Amino acid sequence: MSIDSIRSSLRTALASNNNINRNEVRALFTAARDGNTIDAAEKAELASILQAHSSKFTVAAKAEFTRLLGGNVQPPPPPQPPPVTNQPVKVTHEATRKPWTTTYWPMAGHGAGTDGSASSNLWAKGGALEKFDALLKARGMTEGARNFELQPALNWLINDKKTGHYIPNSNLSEKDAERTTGVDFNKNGKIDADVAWDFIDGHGQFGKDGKTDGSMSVSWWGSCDKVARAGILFEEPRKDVTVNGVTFTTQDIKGLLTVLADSQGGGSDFVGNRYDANPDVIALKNGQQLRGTILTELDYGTRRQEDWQINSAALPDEVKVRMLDGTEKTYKKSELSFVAREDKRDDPVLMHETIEAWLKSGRPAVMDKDSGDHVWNYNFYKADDTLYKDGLKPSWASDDLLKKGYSGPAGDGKIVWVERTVSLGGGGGSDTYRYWLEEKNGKFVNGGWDPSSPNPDFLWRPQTEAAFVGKNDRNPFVDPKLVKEIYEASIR
Ligand SMILES: [Ca+2]
Ligand SMILES: [Ca+2]
Ligand SMILES: [Ca+2]
Ligand SMILES: [Ca+2]
Repeated sequence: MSIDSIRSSLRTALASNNNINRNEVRALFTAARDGNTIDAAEKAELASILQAHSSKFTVAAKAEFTRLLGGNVQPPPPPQPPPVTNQPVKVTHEATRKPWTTTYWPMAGHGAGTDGSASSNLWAKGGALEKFDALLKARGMTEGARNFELQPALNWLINDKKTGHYIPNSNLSEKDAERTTGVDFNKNGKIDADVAWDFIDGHGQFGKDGKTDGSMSVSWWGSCDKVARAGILFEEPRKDVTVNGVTFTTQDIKGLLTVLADSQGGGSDFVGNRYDANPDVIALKNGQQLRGTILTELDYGTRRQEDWQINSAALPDEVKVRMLDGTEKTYKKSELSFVAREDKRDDPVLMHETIEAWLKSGRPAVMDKDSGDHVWNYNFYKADDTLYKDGLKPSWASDDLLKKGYSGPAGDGKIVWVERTVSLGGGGGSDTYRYWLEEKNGKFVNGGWDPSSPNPDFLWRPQTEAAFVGKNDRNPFVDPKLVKEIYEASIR
């Protein structure tokens, strides 16, 4: 090996007087040549010797070295520091466990009786709760889980305390009130066809408006909040389980865990303000408060608690309103005390900090990803942030956005523009939120949403782990200890 020969020759050269003269250079090259030519590796070795021991070479030795190497030998350039470029900062916050999910177990059937679908309706024939009844029976316990579930969810409309989780039809109709709701409005002991009943108001909410032509879709009503909670509290059931001759599929077990979820995990942390699509408030100077929809375009920018409020002084001369009964009225500024409208957005500072803090705790949490009045609970387990700081701006940034912060216009703090992609479990995909935050003395003091950005409605999570004890108000027949037995067998 001529590399070894080179090194050995170098040691000899340095050993004599700790410098390298012309003859010693020649000896080095003789060692390198090794009776052959000098190849690339040998050249590199020689070059590195020149670089490492440059100060020990005599002037003549250096010249000889260069000549023998066949050209001007330059030591390689020192490594360059990475180029200084102003890039947005990427940060990821991730929970340690990925949540699971399943159907949202819709309350509504398709108007075809109480058979339903065992894999998607908890009250269905052959479903999780009917099987649970069979197990209760086999153990000599009191049955009733499916029947409890099958009580009409809307019985509260007639102050009937026996409310369960069943709605016969996803489209409630005042013209066929009893058959679509399952509620015995006329209290004759049976469900009649084509009973006209006033239970929906002019705003499409439960209430009365003196008419029976209303309808309401409840297809989205279900247990998505309980599924979301179960997906955080429990591991995903992996195998079917047979107990006392009753076989529960993994889907059945997910159903039981859904029914159990609210009774486990303690209370809930809740952050944000649920949007309910409440009608606008029109407050008159005479003390009257009216409800309707403000038709005049107004600049909502002043906050009263979580909602918008504009006082008389800031209103235009006239404000046009559509009242709940559909009539339109115009109020003069002089008649008005203030108008108010529910805000669809929560404080971006609160949302930003809570999502981050909860993910850092290691557990996934839940959000209503629908900023409107529907509620779609999804687990979230990861947030990928792109932070534009120190004057950097994404394409959607503008000075106009800084004028409309949650707590008024931005002040003299540092602005961070945020793009946050939140990963949702259960086929929820991901949502990307765009907002700015104002930082002052290491704290976010204000923020504002990009108007075209989606936003979560509210966030929540159970406070503790499941202990499988206590009562289960959601369905008192579904006993936590018995569910635990099935669940643990399914994850073993
Ligand atoms: Ca009836
Ligand atoms: Ca009505
Ligand atoms: Ca919502
Ligand atoms: Ca909200």
